[in-house]
Amino acid sequence: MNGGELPKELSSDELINIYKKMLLIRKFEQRITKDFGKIKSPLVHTYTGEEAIAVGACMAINEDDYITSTHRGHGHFIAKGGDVNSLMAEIYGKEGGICKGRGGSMHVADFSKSMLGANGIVGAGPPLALGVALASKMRNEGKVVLTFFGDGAANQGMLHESMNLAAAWKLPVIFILENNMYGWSTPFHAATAIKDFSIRAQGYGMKGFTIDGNDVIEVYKTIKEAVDIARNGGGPTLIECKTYRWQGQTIMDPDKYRSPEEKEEWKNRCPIKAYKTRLIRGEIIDKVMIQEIEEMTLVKIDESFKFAKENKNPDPSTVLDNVYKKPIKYGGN
Ligand SMILES: Cc1ncc(C[n+]2csc(CCOP(=O)(O)OP(=O)(O)O)c2C)c(N)n1
Repeated sequence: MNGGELPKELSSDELINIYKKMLLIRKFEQRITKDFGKIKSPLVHTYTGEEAIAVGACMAINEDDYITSTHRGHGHFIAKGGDVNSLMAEIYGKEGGICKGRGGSMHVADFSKSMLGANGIVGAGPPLALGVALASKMRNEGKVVLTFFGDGAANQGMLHESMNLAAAWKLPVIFILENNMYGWSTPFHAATAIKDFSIRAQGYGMKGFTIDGNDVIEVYKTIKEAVDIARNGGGPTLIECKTYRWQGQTIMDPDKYRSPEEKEEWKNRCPIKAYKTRLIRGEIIDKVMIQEIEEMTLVKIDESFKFAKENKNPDPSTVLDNVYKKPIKYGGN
């Protein structure tokens, strides 16, 4: 629990990178909440508080391994190496956005980074991951797929169909359940009879773990183990990461269903603060470096915001571009 040894196989630069990425996600979400919040769009879901999962998980895979995301996808996008300028521009629906402003917050994807997309449909990522994993296996590519989903999605039928088939066909998929305790306003224990989702893994014939999703190193180590199994033909693993979303379901959610005490308790378990303490204790960073990283992160966020603001809106005449394989003219037949 957020205090053990730092992994020896990671260099100081890699360990610091983990910190930088988590901080970048946190600051990005704070900026989005402050500025995009003025537009009063309910379509933005922030990842604040859950940073350790995406960053720890993506640290455990290669650049060309794949991930599928959820409606809460900014963190996964940044953790997989996506560019924050084009992420910010996408959220603002601008031409310079990663999907040319067509997708918005819930549909960010960057195929060049093997980030196969956020997804507005709860639970739709795992079946996509299954297809990609099957392709990887049939082509003998040796690539694995991480598929992130929430506790709400965990009770969707297609998740179970995906886990069953992945295990039966020994596909290289890691099912990463981000249990942030709520599916919108429903506490997970009101919709699920078991305490730990990971025991379900046994029913499909795969390994299952429940871990502290706020401990970035525990996430990294557990996913690494699952990735090694998957790469060696051992099939999928289910990993439940317990965590908490600090903000409402969307940036417009008044969030009245959770007590201030509960929120405070989880904020005290901040994944970034805990990791920072470990890095200082391990003499990997010092106070001066922390200050520098903080400043550099804020500059990056400012730049991305400026980039998004100054970018132009997509030309309406291109609305059908990239929708059909063979382009058709808007208004044509
Ligand atoms: C199939 C489907 N059902 C319902 C919704 C509406 N919806 C959007 S987010 C959400 C809650 C999802 O909870 P969870 O899977 O735990 O993810 P979290 O938001 O906590 O990250 C719901 C019900 C949807 N987008 N898709």
